Amino acid sequence: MMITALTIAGFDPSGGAGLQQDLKVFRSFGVYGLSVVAALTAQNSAGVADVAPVAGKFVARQLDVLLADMRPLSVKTGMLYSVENVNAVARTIRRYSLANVVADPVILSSTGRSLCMKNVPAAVRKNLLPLCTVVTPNIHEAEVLSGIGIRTEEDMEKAAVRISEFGAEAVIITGGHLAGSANDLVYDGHAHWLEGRRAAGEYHGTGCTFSAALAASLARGKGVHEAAVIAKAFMRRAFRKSFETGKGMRLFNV
Ligand code: PXL
Repeated sequence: MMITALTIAGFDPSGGAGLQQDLKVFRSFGVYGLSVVAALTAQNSAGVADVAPVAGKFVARQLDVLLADMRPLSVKTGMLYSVENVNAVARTIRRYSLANVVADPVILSSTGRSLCMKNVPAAVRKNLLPLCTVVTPNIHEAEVLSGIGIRTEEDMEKAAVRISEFGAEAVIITGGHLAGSANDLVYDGHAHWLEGRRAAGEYHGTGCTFSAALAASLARGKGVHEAAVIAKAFMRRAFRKSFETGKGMRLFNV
C-alpha cells in the first residue's frame, strides 16, 4: 500500500518552504504527498514580498473533496494565515478523525515578515492544539504560544509544559534560534533533549523541512520521539546539501 501524507500550507514560488518543500521531503521518505493550499506568497530567497490569502471556505472545499476520496496517514499544517483557515482545518481533522497531526505554527518568515493574521496564534491554541499529535514551534513561536519569554533551555521546558496544556500530545521546540546551541526539546509529559549544533549561515524553510520529515516518519508508523530523532538527522543532511541560488538565504535540496 502506498503511504500518503497531507500538507496544508502556503505556496512559496522559491520552493524552499511551504507546500513544495513539504512534498519534496515526503518524497525523500518514500511517502506520497497530498497538498491543500491555504495561502499564496510572492517571495524569493531574500524574503517574502507579499501574501494573498485563500478563503477559508475554499480551504474547506479542497479538504472535503480530497478526503471524501483518500485517507492520509499523517497531516502536516504550516502557514494557515487566517483564523477561518485554522478553524476549517480543525473541523476537518475532527470530521475525518485524522491521526498523526503535526502542526508547524508558522507566525513569521525567516526574514521577519508576518505570515499570519493577528488572532491566529490564539485560534491555534484553542482549536488546533487539542487535535495535534505534535506541535513544532521554534523559539519565537513557542514564546507567542506560551506567553513565556525564552532565553535559556530551562525557559524552553517551561514553555513546552505550558503549550502542552493546550492539548497537544507532544511539543517539540526547535532550538536553532537560541543563542549558543541548537538543542531541540521533545516534551511528551517528560522532557527529552536532542543535541545539535547550529549550522552557520542563513537558511530558508528550516521549520517546514523539519516538520515535514516528522510527518513523513509518523506516516511510516514511527512514534513521536523516534520520528523527532529521524527528522533531526534528516536536517543535518539537509544543511550539508543546502545551496545558494539567489541573493538571499540558502535553500535545502532535499
Ligand atoms: O518558514 C515559514 C514559512 C512557511 N510557509 C511558507 C513560507 C514560509 C517562510 O517564508 O513562505 C509558505
